[in-house]
Amino acid sequence: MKRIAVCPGSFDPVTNGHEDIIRRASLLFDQVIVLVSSNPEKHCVFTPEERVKMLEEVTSKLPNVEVDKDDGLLVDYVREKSASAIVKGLRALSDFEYEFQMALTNKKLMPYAETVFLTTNSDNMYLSSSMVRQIARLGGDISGFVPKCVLKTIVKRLHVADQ
Ligand code: COD
Repeated sequence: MKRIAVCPGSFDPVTNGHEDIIRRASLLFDQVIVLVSSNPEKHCVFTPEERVKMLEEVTSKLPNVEVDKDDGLLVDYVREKSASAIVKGLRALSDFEYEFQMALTNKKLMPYAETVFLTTNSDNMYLSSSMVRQIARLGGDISGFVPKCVLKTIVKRLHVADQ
């Protein structure tokens, strides 16, 4: 049986931290669906379509990875795709409480779906989309934080967003 994993997130925008987790998940599962989902706690700057496009560019060399978007419940999407795992990245201890809460809630809603946590690469430990947005808006260099193929798009778009 094909082992399918869903890798959900806001990806506003995609960072090297996300890319690393997606690439490593692609080595563990037969198929990985990177899902641009809605997080009601966040007001995203990039549209879902822009985030999907950037993720498609970033994952274009990973043959078993596809990108999709959905604004419903994550477990409903996981069920619809017959996926067996939700893959998340864990950075510092500060991620733990929030991710643990989501994992247990998802498990309660759908008992057979496991959440698999991959620890961040130490280079990406303190990297977040919000930090990238903040640095770019203040004219800082984000080239060390986001995949090269989407760097220009992100810088240009955040500049426009501030006009
Ligand atoms: N290194 C490693 N991992 C990282 C890094 C990094 N530097 N940065 C982020 N990550 C990981 C995060 O820990 C997370 O696992 C994933 O990458 C995505 O991160 P974000 O910040 O882009 O996305 P979030 O945290 O806003 O995503 C939240 C979801 C959209 C997944 C959540 O709100 C959700 O499931 N929404 C769907 C609706 C739903 O079902 N809600 C009920 C949930 S219980």
